[in-house]
Amino acid sequence: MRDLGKLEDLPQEYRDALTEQNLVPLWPSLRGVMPPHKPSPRTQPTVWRYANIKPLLIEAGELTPIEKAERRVLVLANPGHTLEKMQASSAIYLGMQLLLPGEWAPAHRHTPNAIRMIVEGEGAYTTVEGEKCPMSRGDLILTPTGMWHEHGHDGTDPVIWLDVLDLPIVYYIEASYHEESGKQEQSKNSNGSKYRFGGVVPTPMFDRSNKPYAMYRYPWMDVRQTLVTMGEDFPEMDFLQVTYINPETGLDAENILGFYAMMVRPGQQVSLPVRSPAMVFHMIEGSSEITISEQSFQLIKADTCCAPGYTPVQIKNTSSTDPCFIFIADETPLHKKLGVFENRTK
Ligand code: 1HN
Repeated sequence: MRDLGKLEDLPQEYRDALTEQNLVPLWPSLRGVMPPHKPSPRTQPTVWRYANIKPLLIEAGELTPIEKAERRVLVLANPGHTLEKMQASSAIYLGMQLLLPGEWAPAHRHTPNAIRMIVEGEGAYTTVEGEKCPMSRGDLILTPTGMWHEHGHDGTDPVIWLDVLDLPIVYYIEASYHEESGKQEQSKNSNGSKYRFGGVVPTPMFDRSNKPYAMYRYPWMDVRQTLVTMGEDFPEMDFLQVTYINPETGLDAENILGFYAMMVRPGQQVSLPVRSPAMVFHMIEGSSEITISEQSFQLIKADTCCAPGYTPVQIKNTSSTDPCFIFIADETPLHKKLGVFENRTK
């Protein structure tokens, strides 16, 4: 590869003249923005342990009333991007949110797409576009771009969930903003989650109005059962994963990030294909060892880690008796839409 000239090779006077005109020489930075053969990601393999997050989040509940926070969240920030950037990867934001009994997080909508993966507690709910979505451990609730949402809690114990947003990429393209509103009216009719199973969806004439999202809540019990049944039906298959989709279109549940659930059998190890998008892993149930390049993390229930793109990942279930279940978020829909998606598995 050709050695290119450095900034210091240029006379200071010339550099100053360029700066004065808002001009920059490309060649000193060319290899940086386009390294050979493979990107140099800022995203570092990083783990966030629930046992460390939870006490600090509960303390946030004592230090900051919900009225002063609106969303009481501790952001899971990747040090490779610097903590202030609040990024897990270039496109993924992660946060752990706490809602205490009786609290209300007011309605708003925004351009970034969000999902919540419920980690702990019962009795809370998110109202999305008027549809009340109860929160239970492992449930996935969508609040896609432009959809009104608010959180309430009628239960007795703290509820904690993982927020996953495409905020970093939407912010980067200068398209991130929000709007506020009062309480939403809860509609009598649901958007349809309860009509969309068993291989049927309401016939377009009656219901496929102009709603872009067919389903806001994906109950964990249904997804878990699907994985268990797949495992039983395909004993020779070691890659047991489902994709969260919009059941009306068959496409990814949201536009920018992809969401999946995986089951790994007791004692088993799976190697993921090496692909361009970064990934996030959250243990719904059980324990695993996740190896990202040369780094291994031991994860137990409710722990979260992330892997940069273009990186080999192995997942081993560390229990010899119980399956483990992992929620995965990645940047695949974004990469595919941009035409930069790659699978480099040999
Ligand atoms: C947001 O709207 C929520 O609604 C949580 O719970 C986290 C982080 C950044 C921007 C918007 C929520 C968020 C967020």
